[in-house]
Amino acid sequence: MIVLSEDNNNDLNSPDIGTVVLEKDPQVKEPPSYQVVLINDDYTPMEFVVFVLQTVFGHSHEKSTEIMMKVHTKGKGVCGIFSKEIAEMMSYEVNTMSKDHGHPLLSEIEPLTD
Ligand code: TYC
Repeated sequence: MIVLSEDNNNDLNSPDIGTVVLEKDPQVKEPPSYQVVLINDDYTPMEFVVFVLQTVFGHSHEKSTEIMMKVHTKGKGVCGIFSKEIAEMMSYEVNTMSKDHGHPLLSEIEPLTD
């Protein structure tokens, strides 16, 4: 933190304007990241999952197929990592798109601890 004192009343014991006071440990932290995770189900067609990954996350067809197959075989898979607000938007987009097309495909977001 930088403090510029405005107490310029010629008191020799108080800092003048322009004095920089640096804290020992400036707690400058990156905002936490969130991953959007896709959940497997038995009904959503594989092609639709690939389509969603391409459309919402901008992944290539190859990468989308890789993520979809990971979800299909392992149960879950990461679609991307974002700020909390963007991750919420992406997850909402996936879940709404699935519902609109009559599929049970679901995503959720998970905080990443560093
Ligand atoms: N398991 C689905 C099937 O066999 C495909 C699928 C993959 C569904 C990933 C959801 O997040 C998912 N048709």
